[in-house]
Parts: sequence; structure tokens; C-alpha cells
Amino acid sequence: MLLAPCFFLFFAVWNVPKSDETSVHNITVLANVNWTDTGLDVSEGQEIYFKALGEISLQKGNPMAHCGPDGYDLKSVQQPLLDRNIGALIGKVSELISVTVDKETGEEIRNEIFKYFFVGSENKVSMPMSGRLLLGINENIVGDNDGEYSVMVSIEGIKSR
Ligand SMILES: [Ca+2]
Repeated sequence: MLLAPCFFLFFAVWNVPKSDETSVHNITVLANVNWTDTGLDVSEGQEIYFKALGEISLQKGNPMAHCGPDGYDLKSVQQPLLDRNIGALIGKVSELISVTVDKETGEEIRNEIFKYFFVGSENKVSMPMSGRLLLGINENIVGDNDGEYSVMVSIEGIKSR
């Protein structure tokens, strides 16, 4: 007779979100992709810790164009964050508003609100808005790049106040 309520209680406790738990995710950010979707949704003000390793080439075949997650000591106009090193690891939080299809080219046009932020080799960042977290390279011309960064993303649980 008592078995069923006990099971129910166990199940209910099991399903309580563990709010103070830290979740760690390892993301591979390819240098020749504009943005890598981490699959993680974040909230504005949420503190996220990033640690990145690896080396990329900003121009395949150019032995001078190598850099790590802090980037190459150079700034250009061809990069999302103009005041940071080219090639540095950066982040973007994006909220997709709508997807429309260009009638002539059939190309998907994503209408999104987004904010960029700097990551580098190690950083703790307060999320600038709520949305999907993406990671990328601080460079616009990524098609000629090579290599990848390995990024550890550590999200602290939101503690109730
Ligand atoms: Ca490049």
C-alpha cells in the first residue's frame, strides 16, 4: 500500500533541478567556421567561465599567420570586435527573431538580435543578453583558416537568493 507514494516521492525529489550545480561543456571551435553553436542557452547576467587552448592559422599556408585564443597582435577592419586582436576567441549571444528565405537565391536569411563579447584564452564573462551562446574567431574572412580551439565552458548554477 505504501509503495506507490514512496515511489512518487522519490521521483519528485529526483526531478528537482540541482540549481547550484556547475555544468562543464567542451566545445570545439573550428577556425574556418564563422560561428559554432554551443547548444547552450544562457540568461542575461549569467556568469560563464571560459578556458581555451589550441592554435589556428588565419591564412592557410602563411607561416606568419598563426595564433592562439588571445589572437594575433594586429587589428583590422575585417573582424567583429574591432578593438581586440584578430583571430582571438570571441563569443556571441543570439536570439533568433525569424528566418526568411530569399526568393531569388533560396538563401536563408536569419533575422537575429545579438551581442558580441571577448573571450581570449581565459575569461569569466557576464552574459550581455539572454539567448543562444555561440563561439567564433575574431575575423570575418574565415574560409582560408585552419585549425581549431578547444574551449571549456563552465556554467555555474543560478543560486536562489
Ligand atoms: Ca582568414
